[in-house]
Formats: sequence, C-alpha cells, structure tokens
Amino acid sequence: NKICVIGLGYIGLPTSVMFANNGLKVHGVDVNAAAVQKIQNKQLHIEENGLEERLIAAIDSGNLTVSTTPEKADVFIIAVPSPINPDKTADMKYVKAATKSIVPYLEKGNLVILESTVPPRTVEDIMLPILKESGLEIGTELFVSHSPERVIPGRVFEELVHNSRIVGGINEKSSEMTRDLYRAFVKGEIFLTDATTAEMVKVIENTYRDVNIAFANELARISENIGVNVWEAISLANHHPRVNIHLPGPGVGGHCIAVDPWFLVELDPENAKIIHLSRQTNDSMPLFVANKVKTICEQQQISNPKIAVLGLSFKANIDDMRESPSLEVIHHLSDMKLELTAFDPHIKEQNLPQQSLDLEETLNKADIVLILTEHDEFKILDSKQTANLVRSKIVVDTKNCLPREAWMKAGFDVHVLGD
Ligand code: SAJ
Repeated sequence: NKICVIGLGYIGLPTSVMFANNGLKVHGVDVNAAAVQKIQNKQLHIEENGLEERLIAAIDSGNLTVSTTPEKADVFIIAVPSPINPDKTADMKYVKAATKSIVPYLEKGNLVILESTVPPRTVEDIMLPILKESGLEIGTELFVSHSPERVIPGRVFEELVHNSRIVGGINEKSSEMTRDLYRAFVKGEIFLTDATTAEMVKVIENTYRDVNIAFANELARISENIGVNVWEAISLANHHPRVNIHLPGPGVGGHCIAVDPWFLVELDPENAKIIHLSRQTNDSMPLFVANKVKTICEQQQISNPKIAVLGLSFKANIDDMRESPSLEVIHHLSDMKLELTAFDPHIKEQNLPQQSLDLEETLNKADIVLILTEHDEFKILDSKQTANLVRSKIVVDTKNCLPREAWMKAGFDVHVLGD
C-alpha cells in the first residue's frame, strides 16, 4: 500500500510519520513550499511531542517522501484546514482544492479518506461531485470515506494509537478498506458507520466540549457574583459519578472547538440554540477578562498601568496560536489603551508588536501579571523573583494554575477568574 497524504500540518504530518514508521510507503504533500523543504531536511515546522525523532526515523527509512505535488498512490488521505469565514460560515476552499488536486492521480481501486473536520454532508455533497471528474465510478472503482482525526495537540502520538476511531464510508467496502488501513497503527477500537454520521460524530464531540466549557464560564461569572470559588465548586461537583463539568478560562481557542459548532449553527440555525449561545458565551470571555484587568487597575488607582501578559498559544504546552483567546484579550486591552507586553515560551518568533521574547523583560516594572495559558513554565514561575521585578504586586490568574499561597506569601494580590 502506498499512501499520499495531502496537508502536512498538525494532523497530516504526524499521520504520515506513523504510517511510514509502520512500514508503509508515504508521500506527503503540502502547498507550503517552505514547510516541505523543512520536512525534507528533517526539521519541524510545527511543535508536537515526539514528532522530531519520529520524523527523522521516517525520512531516514526512505518510507516518507514529501513534495508540493501529489503522486499516484493506492490511498489518498486529506488532512487540510477547514476553518470558518469571518461571517461564521464554513470555509471549504482547502478541502475542495485538496480534493481537486488528487483527481488527476486517481486510478481504479483507489481509496480517498477525508480526515479534516467538516460540516455533515460534505463528503456526499462536495467531495463526491469533484471525485467523479476522475471518470471512475464511485463505490465500485473509487472508494471514499470520512475518518475524522480526534487527537489532542500535545498528545498526538499517544492518541493516534490508543483512541478509538470512527470510519464512515460512502459504502461498506469503503469503510472496510479504511479500517484495514488504519489498523497499521491504531490499537483502539474502530467503529464503522456511514460518511455523514461520521461527520456528525466528529462535529458533536467538539460541540459537546464547547457547550460544556460555556456552562463552566457561565458558572465562573455567577460564582464571582455570589462569592464562591468556581474551581472548588466544579471539582466537588465532578465527584458525582454522572457529572463532568469542564473548566472556565479566558475563552476557547484552537481551530476545532471554537469552529466546529458553527457548522451546526449554519446547517440548522432554528434548532442550534444552545450551541449558538455557547459560542457567544465563550467568545465573550476575552472581553470579560480584559474588563476585569481594567477594573483592578482603576480600583488600585494605578496610573499608566503596565500589563505582563503570559501565554499566547490557545492552550497549555503547545505553540499553536490559532484562534487563541489571548490574542482577543490583547486586542481588548490595547483598545482600552492599557500598555502591555506579552510573552510565551512556546512561541519563539515575533508575531505581535506587543510581544517580547524574554520573560524578565515582560515582567519588568509590570503592574499586573495576567496568566492566560497554563504552560508548565508559568506554574513553576518563582513568585519571589517575580516580586522583585514587578512594580505593583498583582496577579490575575484566568486558569487557576498558580500556587496561590506562595504568591500571596510573596506579597501578591491574587485574583482568580471565577472566584
Ligand atoms: N478549554 C477550556 N476549558 C476546558 C477545556 C478546554 O476553556 O475545560 C479551552 C482550552 O484552553 C482551549 C480550547 O478550550 O482554548 C480547546 O482546547 P481543548 O483541549 O478542549 O481541545 P483542542 O481544540 O486542542 O482539541 C479538540 C479535541 N476534541 C475533544 O476533546 C472532543 C481533540 O480530541 C480533537 O481532535 C480536536 O479538538 C480536533 O482536531 O477537532
């Protein structure tokens, strides 16, 4: 079996590497020539635990080649972005372009698998009409399925192997071929269904999480008003065998959870009410956090306050800034004319004018230390050393990730979101 993987990002590259290191021939394709060149040189263009050594092994084995154009193969896997437009409608241009790009290479007996998360019916209504241009008969000469990736950034290699997998073929043969292929490395269960159900399953998993986080954020706001620590309340409630409330925070980021619920809102706005409201609730959190910071500055009568923003990536211990709530918080703070410097140990390139690549410089003479991402580096931040650098000793912890006692002992006024 030879596999051609379209899209070498957070999903396509680890997946290519897994197949290659399990003995299959893989040709990876990306439109980003700079990324392709890096991969050829066994260098990473994204951060993921365990990726570097696996990429080196895959290239050295000769099983993985990469370029900017597809090649003939037995199986084509599409793992490209499926974002939303500014008006919150699904942007399928990458899925369409990727599908079109493989048409000239398709041959009788090939299997095409879509891994990108898409609005239900995308395979049937968007991909199949494009694939028909190959002249092959769909279902007998060309097999097609949706097998959504379900891995969490940071733990991709563990989850690729051990998570269960959903495979939705356009017919049974497509599902079976897809299942047999992923068995090369998947140790979790593999469930077969149809393509549209598989699309729905993936989208509702992320929507469930978004709605649950919105509930947690709502609880955080209520708790602040009634004098309860929401973190303690949620943790105690979760001891109930049938309760699993997620955690509040400065918003929901990433290219999945903050995006996929919109697919359902677009498909059925009449009925997707809680889903829509949850999106709005989570999207309102960055402004809520910025307002909290502003109020503290006013209450403490700090003139020309300087904010040290810690954390730019959308969640802990990764380098991915896509849809990060931190960017929104920074945007609101800037609108409020608050001076700020932002730092993230995982983001090593200058992306923002307010960004510093140095932690000490960020903390120097700050009035408020604002934690937006619970990176391990921040959890172990030395409160005494920080106290010596800052101008006012105030910390706002939106992730409840700092050891509160230690920071209070170092003289800090500690504000925790939802407390
Ligand atoms: N977040 C909270 N509170 C929580 C959990 C998360 O505010 O209790 C925030 C995070 O800080 C982050 C955002 O939500 O900003 C999303 O983070 P996440 O860890 O929940 O999820 P992702 O986007 O990294 O990955 C999700 C996963 N989906 C589910 O767990 C159902 C992953 O399995 C999917 O493969 C991925 O989306 C995807 O690609 O769709």
